[in-house]
Amino acid sequence: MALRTILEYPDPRLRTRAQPVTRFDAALGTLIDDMFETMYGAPGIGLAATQVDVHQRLIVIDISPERNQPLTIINPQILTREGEASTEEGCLSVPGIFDEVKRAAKIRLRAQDRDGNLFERDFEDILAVCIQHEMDHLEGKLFVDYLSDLKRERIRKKLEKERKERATGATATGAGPPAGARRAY
Ligand code: GNR
Ligand code: NI
Repeated sequence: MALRTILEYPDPRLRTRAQPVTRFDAALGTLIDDMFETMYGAPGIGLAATQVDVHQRLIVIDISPERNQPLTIINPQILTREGEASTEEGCLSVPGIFDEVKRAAKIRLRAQDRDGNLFERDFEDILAVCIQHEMDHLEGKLFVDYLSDLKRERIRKKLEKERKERATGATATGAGPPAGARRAY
């Protein structure tokens, strides 16, 4: 098992559209195991292969507090959507940013499991939201795309600044605007 590096916005690789999984082999099993390890380590409740720079239609999810309900979803298709729910979302590829996104409250999903077996299942609440968030990743879409251009630009600048500071070992102390003039993003 191995941890994989999670790509961060605005990395252009996050905009790649993923291709269907066609080989349900040992390499796929290793990728799935690595994705769970990476998701649990982060920690997060879901992870799309896109986020670890693998552009295949594969998602792992575990919303349980005990971290013992792993769900592997491959080649997912939403068959039906019902209702609307607004949730404060976050994303491991957009660290430290949280905002409300509206999505379907319930979905019926057709997908394959890690052995390639087809299944259909209904999901609701946070699980439905998480699946829609992950399926967006497979299309190269991020939750910040639902926010205003102004908010998204602020988020991009904040994350680019943080990335630069990490790279140079610089900190935010001293220079920059006084604390009161700083925005959350
Ligand atoms: O860990 C995560 N939490 C979360 C919270 C609300 C809505 C969606 C998510 S998914 C996110 C992990 C992630 O970035 N998956 O792509
Ligand atoms: Ni995400």
